[in-house]
Order: sequence, then structure tokens, then C-alpha cells
Amino acid sequence: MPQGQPARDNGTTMSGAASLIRSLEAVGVDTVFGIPGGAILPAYDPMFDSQQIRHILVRHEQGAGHAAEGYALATGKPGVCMATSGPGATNLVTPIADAHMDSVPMVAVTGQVASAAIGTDAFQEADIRGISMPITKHNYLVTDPAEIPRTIAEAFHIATTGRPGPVLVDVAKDAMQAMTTFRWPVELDLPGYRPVTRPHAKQVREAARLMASAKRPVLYVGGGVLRARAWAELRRLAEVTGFPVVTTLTARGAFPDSHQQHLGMPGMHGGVAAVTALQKADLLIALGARFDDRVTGKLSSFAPNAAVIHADIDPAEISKNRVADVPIVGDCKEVIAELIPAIEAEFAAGTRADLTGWWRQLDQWRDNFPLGYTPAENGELMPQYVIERLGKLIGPDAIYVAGVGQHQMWASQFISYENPNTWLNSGGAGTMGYAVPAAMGAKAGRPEATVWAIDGDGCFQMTNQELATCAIEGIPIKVAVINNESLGMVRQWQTLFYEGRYSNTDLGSRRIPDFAKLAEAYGCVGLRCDTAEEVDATIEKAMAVDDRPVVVDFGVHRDAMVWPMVAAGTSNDEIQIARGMAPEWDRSDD
Ligand SMILES: Cc1ncc(C[n+]2csc(CCOP(=O)(O)OP(=O)(O)O)c2C)c(N)n1
Ligand SMILES: [Mg+2]
Repeated sequence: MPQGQPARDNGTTMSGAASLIRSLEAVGVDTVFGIPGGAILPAYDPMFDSQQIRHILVRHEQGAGHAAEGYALATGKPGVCMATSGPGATNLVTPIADAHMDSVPMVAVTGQVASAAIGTDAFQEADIRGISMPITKHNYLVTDPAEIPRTIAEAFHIATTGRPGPVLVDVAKDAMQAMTTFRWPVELDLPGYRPVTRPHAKQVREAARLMASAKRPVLYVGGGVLRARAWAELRRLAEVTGFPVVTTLTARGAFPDSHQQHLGMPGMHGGVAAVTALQKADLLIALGARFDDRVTGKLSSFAPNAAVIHADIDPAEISKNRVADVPIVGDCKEVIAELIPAIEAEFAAGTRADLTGWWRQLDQWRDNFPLGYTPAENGELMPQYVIERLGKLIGPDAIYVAGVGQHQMWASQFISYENPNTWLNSGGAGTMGYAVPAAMGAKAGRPEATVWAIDGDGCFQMTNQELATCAIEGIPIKVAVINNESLGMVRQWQTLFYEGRYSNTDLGSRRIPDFAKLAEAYGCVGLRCDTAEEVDATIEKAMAVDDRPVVVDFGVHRDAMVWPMVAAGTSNDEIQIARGMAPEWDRSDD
């Protein structure tokens, strides 16, 4: 298929590098995050003249990769990052792996040493194609300048269609320096790549039949619903059926938290109602979800009595972890759109199970086991309180970006997500250091939106140098550092499973560094808050700043723990609501 309209300069003789930049322009790129170096230098020269592309010079390539992810998730467009060969390219490995795990559309362009030097251990040579093979959806090494436009067109097509993901294009320096004729549009010829988006009608009918007669159904919604932009269809399906909904960590915001039918997040730190609903269900309708171990707990004991309808655009996901009774390969938007009339037809024909008893039970779990936390005995500021107030004062229109750890779980639990693509986090990979650069990318892509990073003191120290990028490039993000002076999530596991032997989890970060001063050094506003009384005023002060990034150092109680919790490797039936405390079920809960 041809990609778009004839581009400016079509048929013109130019360098491979110029043709690379023209190609990026032709696919609609407006923002590139990167750092130049020897092998990619030819591309930076024509990019200097581009009227269309804004290049944001980051401080570390990992920041470029996460920024591209944040940009992609916030805008729905593919994110683009660029790096030089060798260490530049290897610094992109973590965000590429991250994007792969969370199906984020991203194109990474790297410079490679000249083709004659490839394989000679040349200066700054690394086989990034080989290195990134298992963590990209696809990757390329280009040595012929004539191949550049087609490769770029294919890379964007593959990154954004089917199950989205990262694509790497490694371009040899001599291919950028040589002269070529720029040709656009190009014909895409990908015989091995034809993602099925339209579901099989027979499977949809079969699914609707099961759904109409299920007595304890649950819509198990994963991040694929967001990638497919299927939130409106999901809401309609939920309301037509009256089924309860759970949204996984990567799907938060796909269905409004305030909706009566929303049970919340399932999984290791999910709510009791959501976790238990899945365990007791007789039918799971998995939509763009992948039965991740953080959701299923011990797989053999997960939802033992449930039949499974599994809809996913990636056929490799179906029956990977849990056998599907009704597999549906297709785009979630199309699948759900077709499920709705199919189930309406079942209802019209008189098949409709009574869900009153199921809902009575779900409501009981919801009422008896709401999310909560116990204040510290010494009166110290509680991290959950800070995050709850952030959500309340900032509201559901902002974009929230989390790091990885306890603060991430609390940010998922204690903020109400009402809108799609307002919750960005590293779900599959769990990459510390994600928040600041991903927030930067989100804000660069959606400058009108308020973007808050909720970060841990550990995570923040991995990538906070991108605050310099934000300050200099005019990207005024806000950062709440939930400073418990420790690698809190690891410390929690040491408390629970290693008898409180805190081996190497104390960061001393209430003393060093001084985050507020660090922020000021980076040209940001730095604030501090250590008491509950100051929380609202501090957040309001941060909200009033719009010309610079703001960092708030919230000094919080270090022994707070994330509850509920299903210990790794155990059954979801073993969920605990506090240390050593299983829920006390009513007799009617069985
Ligand atoms: C790059 C990376 N290294 C190590 C880990 C393991 N890990 C998971 S959570 C965590 C602690 C995070 O500490 P902090 O950012 O302070 O968050 P907290 O849990 O205290 O809220 C660590 C070390 C990880 N997820 N990612
Ligand atoms: Mg911490």
C-alpha cells in the first residue's frame, strides 16, 4: 500500500541523511527526542533545518526513549527517539524493552558505524540490531541509502498497527553520507505482516452466547483496550450487559473509576472486590489483557471455575498463560463493537442470566473491603494521604505518570482515573526512572495538559537529569517525589519475607541529595512538605507555577506498606488486607 501523498522534494537528489529527515517528515513526525554523536551526526545536520520536526536534546538516551513512550501514550501518535551508535544505542535498550512489554508504538533511529567497519569492533560499534532483536517488534539495519524512505515507512507502519510496539532502524553512517534520490510515497510490501483486526463472526456469536447465560461474569480489561482506543465501546458493552469491570495496571482510565460497575484494579496490589470477583467468576471476558502473573497470582489457582473468552489482536497472547474457551483474534475496538449487537440479540431472544445475586456479593466485598491505610503512630506524613490529595486537588483531566515501586501502586489505587490515557506507567517491565522522562514526553506532546510525575526517591535519582531538558526546552512538568528515604517496595518485601533485614534499601534521601535544592539547580521550582497540614497549600503552590518545572519533595513515613497484597507465587485466594490479615468473609461469600 502506498504511504501518503507525494512528499516535498520527491524525486530530488539529496544525501541519505536528508532523505531520512524527509521521510520522518513525510510520516508526520513533529517531535524527536535524542542526543547526537559521530555515527548519527549526518542526520542531525538536515534536522537542524527542518521546519516540521522539533528535536528535544535530552541528557541521557534512556530519557529520550521514555520521553518517546510518554509522548506516544499521551498523544496516540508514535514516539520517536534518536541516538548514536554503540553506547548511545545501548542506552536505549531499557526504554525499548519497556515499550515492548507495554505495547507502546515507538520508532528508535540509531546511527551505525560505516558499513565497511561493521563487524570490526570499530569505535562505538555495537550490534544494536542483534541486541534489540528480542525486545523490538521489528528492527532494521540500513546500509543502502535508497532503502531509507521505505524502511522508515515500514517502521512506522509496523510500530503503529496490529499490536503496537517499538521498531528500531539502525542506519550506517555511509548510507547517510551517500547521495540518493528521495522517493515518496513508497509501496509497502509486507507479505508476512497482516494483522487481523476484524474478529471472526462465529467466535463473536459464541462469546455472546456464553455472556448471556453467565451468572458471575467479569469484564477483565487490559491495556489493549487503550491502545485500540476502544473506551467508548467498552463503556457501552459494560452498560448493555450490566457486567462488572476490572481494569489492570496498564488499563487504568479505560473505564471511569467513578462508574458504578467498576470494581477497580485486580492483581498483586488490587482491591479485594476486583481480585475476588475474578477468582469467583464463572466467565472472564478478557479484552486486550494478557493474564500477566501480577494479575493471576499462582496461575493454576487463578479463576478456577471460569470459562474464558479472550480477545486480543496478537494471536500469540491467546491461550499463552490460560487456555481460552473462546479465542477471538481482532482489534478490541472492532471486537467490542461486534460483541454489543451480538449480545443484544441474545438478550432479545430471551437469554439473560439474572445478575442480582452476583452484584449483591460484589457490593458486599466492595463495602466490606474498601481501600484504606492506617496512619503512622508517630504522626508522620502518610504517602497515601499525599497521593490522595494530589488526585483530589489536581483532578481527573491531568496526566499522571508514575515511577516504579510503592508510590506507583498508591498512585494507581488512590487517584481516580476518569479519562483514558491519563495514567502512564511502566507496567510490564517495571522500569525505575520512567516517570520524569515519560512525563516530559507527555507534556511535549500535549503542552496544554497538566502533567504530574509521581515518583519515588529511588526512581527519581535514576533520571532526574531530564529536569534540565524540561527547564531549558520549556516543558513545565510537575514532580511529586514521595520520599520515604528508601527503595520502599523492596523494603516492604524485606519486612514481610526477610524478617526486617533491610539489606541495601536505605537511600538516606531525606539528607542527600536535597531534592528541593537539586530542583533549583536545574532551573525548576523546588518545594518541600513534611506535614499533613501543609500538603494542600504546597500542591496549590506547585499548581500556580506554569513557566517552569516544579519538584515537590514530600517527606513521608518510611514504613507505610502497600495493601492489599497477594504475595508473589501464591494464590489470589490468599489475598491479605494488612499484615497477616486475610479478609473475613461473610458466610454468604462461601
Ligand atoms: C531499573 C530498576 N532497578 C531495580 C528495580 C527493583 N525495584 C523495584 S521497586 C524498587 C524501589 C523503588 O524505590 P523508590 O523509587 O524510592 O519507590 P518506593 O517503592 O520507595 O515508593 C526497586 C529497587 C526496578 N524495578 N527497576
Ligand atoms: Mg522510596
